[in-house]
Amino acid sequence: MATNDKWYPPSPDQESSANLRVVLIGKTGTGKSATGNTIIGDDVFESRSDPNCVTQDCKVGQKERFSVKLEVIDTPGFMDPMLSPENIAEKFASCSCLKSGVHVLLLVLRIGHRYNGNDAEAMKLIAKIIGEDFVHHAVVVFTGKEQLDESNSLENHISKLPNEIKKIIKSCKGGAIAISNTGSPDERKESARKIIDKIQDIVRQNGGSDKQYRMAVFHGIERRIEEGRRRIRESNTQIQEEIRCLRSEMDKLTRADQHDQRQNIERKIQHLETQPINDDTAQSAATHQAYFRSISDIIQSIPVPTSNIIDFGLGAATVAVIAVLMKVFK
Ligand SMILES: Nc1nc2c(ncn2[C@@H]2O[C@H](COP(=O)(O)OP(=O)(O)OP(=O)(O)O)[C@@H](O)[C@H]2O)c(=O)[nH]1
Ligand SMILES: [Mg+2]
Repeated sequence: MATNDKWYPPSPDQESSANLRVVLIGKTGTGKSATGNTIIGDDVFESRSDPNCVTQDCKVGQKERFSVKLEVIDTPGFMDPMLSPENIAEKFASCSCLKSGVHVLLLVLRIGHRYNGNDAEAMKLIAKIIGEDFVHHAVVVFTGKEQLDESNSLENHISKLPNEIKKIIKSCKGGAIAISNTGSPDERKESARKIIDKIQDIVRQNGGSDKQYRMAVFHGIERRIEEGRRRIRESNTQIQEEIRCLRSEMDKLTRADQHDQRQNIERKIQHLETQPINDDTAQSAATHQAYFRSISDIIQSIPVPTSNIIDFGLGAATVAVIAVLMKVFK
């Protein structure tokens, strides 16, 4: 029985009060946003027929349905011509709701879709950005269930799919379900119940709501941030050591004819003293730099140029600090 059918947006400053966090993933146009709306029971995600991707950024909706508090995260589609792998990785990595992990991933596929090499690429990209282990927390949700009938059951439909897709379905903890996002309100309510039952089933199988899945894109970032901090600490220590040596050298130059040499060393010390970066700035710069590096690593792309840094919405001051760090890291 539904207890509270009102949709409410999450407060950006508050820790999520939802018990279960689920994310919709899949190729563009498969019906991710429509499925999110079906789960929430309201049109909170933009969903329409469009040759280009409709959902451009991750969006979050919260709802208590059938006595289950849910946080539903809609994401941009993989393999859209308008979104490069770098863009997609960036969009996932910058979604703070995904950072602490998700309970269940809904991999949305479409009944009637003709599979080709592009689908295999999409799956590879998902494995890179989300991580191969996502299947332990996933269920495949086929949209377009109205196209199935007695002569064409879901099992029958799956049996005709390419082997790679069949393999993924088989390894998903929740297997596959079919729903329709276009039925009557009662039918959509039934679809929502079916998905939510499946979500609860996966959470139970995984040992309860304490167990969440952290996407690969975040693993890389953390490792890089730690590495960045270590290198900053090391380079600060080196600079301090260099200053100490120069001071002791300068103390030995006491004669009047050594005045020029002393001035030279003083200038060097002054220059070095501007080099150490205070911890806060270093950490924030390391975080940002690690973020760019991880994304490039994960998708094995070229290093992110400075102009992209500005595109990511960072301020000029941060860009300047990153430039300093680039020198330190050289
Ligand atoms: N017939 C039918 N159409 C559906 C179903 N689910 C979604 N659609 C339609 O499919 C089209 C695309 O749906 P979206 O929800 O925007 O798909 P999406 O995966 O979010 O797309 P992007 O945001 O572009 O990645 C829309 O016209 C939906 O109405 C379904 O179960 N049956
Ligand atoms: Mg969408």
